[in-house]
Amino acid sequence: MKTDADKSRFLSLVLRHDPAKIGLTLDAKGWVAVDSLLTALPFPLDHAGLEKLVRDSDKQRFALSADGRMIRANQGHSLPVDLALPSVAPPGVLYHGTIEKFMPSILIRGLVKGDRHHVHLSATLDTAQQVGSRRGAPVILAIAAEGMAAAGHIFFRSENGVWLTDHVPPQFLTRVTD
Ligand code: HQG
Repeated sequence: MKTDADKSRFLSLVLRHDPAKIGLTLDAKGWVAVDSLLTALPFPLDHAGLEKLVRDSDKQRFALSADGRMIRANQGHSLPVDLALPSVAPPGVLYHGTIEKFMPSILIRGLVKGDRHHVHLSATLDTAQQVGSRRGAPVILAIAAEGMAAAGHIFFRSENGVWLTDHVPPQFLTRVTD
């Protein structure tokens, strides 16, 4: 029997990376019909069960449309979807959690987006700490976001509060962790 965490992870996989795995296609903005999703999932899930997964997702990873008929992931896609997020002026400082072994490359290349659509940044040290801890002892970087914006970099904020940008050049990074 799959736990809610297993189901949520599977939803992330389907809605961000591989809808074709269960025969689905996302529309240009990343949405898929809830009815199609529920039918295609390899485990039983009804509307109420899906709504509960969306509501309880610790990072609010999913959004239902206003009429409840469509669902998409709020961010984190590797597929080419256009979330059509408006650009937003960032706060003065944002944070990024990483690990020591990436630092030499980060100091040369800055933060790069890799497989994702954007570099992911957080508004709080705490969140950056959690993100970094997924990989080992976290190293926290402060990003001079306001300075970046003044230099023409564009920022977006996903519906679940993740700050997104294309690239953080190294001159805007300061190491917070000793
Ligand atoms: C690192 C999770 C070498 C970067 C989290 C990170 C977040 C570099 C890794 C969300 C580099 C990419 C995103 C460079 C960046 N050289 N390494 N130049 N630039 N890196 O997973 O930010 O559970 O794509 O530091 O909670 O760790 O998916 O990004 O360690 O919100 O909802 O390359 O994923 O959320 O890793 O995490 P990721 P991330 P979800």
